[in-house]
Amino acid sequence: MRTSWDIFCHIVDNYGDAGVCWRLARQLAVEYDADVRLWVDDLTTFNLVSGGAGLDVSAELPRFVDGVWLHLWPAPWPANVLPADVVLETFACELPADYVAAMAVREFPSLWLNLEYLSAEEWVSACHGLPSLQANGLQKFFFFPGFNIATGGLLREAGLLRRRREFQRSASARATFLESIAVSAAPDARLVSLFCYENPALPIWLNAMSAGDLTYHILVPEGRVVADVCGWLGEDAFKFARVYRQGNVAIQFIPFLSQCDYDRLLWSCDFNVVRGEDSFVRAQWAGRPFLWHIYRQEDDAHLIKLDAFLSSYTAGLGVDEKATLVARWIAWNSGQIAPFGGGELFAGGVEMAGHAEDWCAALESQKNLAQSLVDFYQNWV
Ligand code: TRH
Repeated sequence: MRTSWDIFCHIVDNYGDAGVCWRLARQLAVEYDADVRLWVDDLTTFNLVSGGAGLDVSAELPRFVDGVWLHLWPAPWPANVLPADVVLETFACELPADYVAAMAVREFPSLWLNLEYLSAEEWVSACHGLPSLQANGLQKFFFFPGFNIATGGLLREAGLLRRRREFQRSASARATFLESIAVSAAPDARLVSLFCYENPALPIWLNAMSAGDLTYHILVPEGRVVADVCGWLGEDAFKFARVYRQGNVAIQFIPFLSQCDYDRLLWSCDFNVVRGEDSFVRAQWAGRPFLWHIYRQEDDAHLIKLDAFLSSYTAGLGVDEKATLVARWIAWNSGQIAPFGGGELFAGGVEMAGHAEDWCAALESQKNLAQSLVDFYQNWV
């Protein structure tokens, strides 16, 4: 018997909620033969992330896409839609009360999981998998993605790293991909992708890069940082096909890519600036040096998360590399000037590239998040 899954995705802002849920839903369906329904409450954002940007948001639903039944989250909940074997409430979204009531009266109650935000903080390992008794007698379990084996691990599709390494070994695969998105950088330029939030210090970083010794070709996907970059270029608006140049920096804006193509972009670049949760993980699977623009939280709670990740990530580095990387990441995330002059701001040295690959290989030995969820359900049953 196939296991049925309901994944609830409330899109708070940006693309991470949709991005994580879509990736996970597809993996469960394709690799674990699960019967998956994905309930989303914002089709415009979802269509963008799932590669259906051109789709009419009012197009008929449910729609069967890549093995997943995509539904618009209905309100009120229809009485004839019964809960699945496994119910995933993602990022603390609130399930419909009628749905929860129906979960409790199933002949065999649903497994109720709360898929939490990603964090490298130490307490996560201790809380992963803990139950919490609900008013209706059901248990809800906290499920934490994470960076060690005491957590649920990270989303990683089967064969992802093999495909990534093959791609990176093949100059022609990279060239063909870059050509397909109309990017042609000078051979000596460091290719950088810049997917981040607004940052008041960005112009200063760009100034230092444009006056430095190295040349950079920076690819900016459509999104929140575009205005800052346009401001630095002195442009009111941008054109996709055009390459803007200032000093040693060339800048190109690119359209929002499908998740698969975004992976290829990360694999193609020498350095990636990423943000939030999902692109942050994908940069780690890319095995290239990167910089994380963390999602800002009240009371600077994000800085604790940043620190926790940095402690793990830099554990294998020498004293100097560690100090430089930590200073750079903290400066970027506090909107400050980089604590050093021009030169290798983003590129990262050969050593950092080796470190990024070692870090990726260490994470690879962990169980992936979808597998952890499936195992959790099987143990629970
Ligand atoms: O968009 P994000 O900032 O998302 C989130 C949300 O804000 C969320 O509420 C918050 O909780 C979380 O951050 C921490 O960053 P993220 O997580 O990297 O999501 C971006 C998604 O968009 C990811 O799935 C990759 C995808 N993407 C593409 O598919 N194509 C693209 O061209 C780009 C730039 C991104």
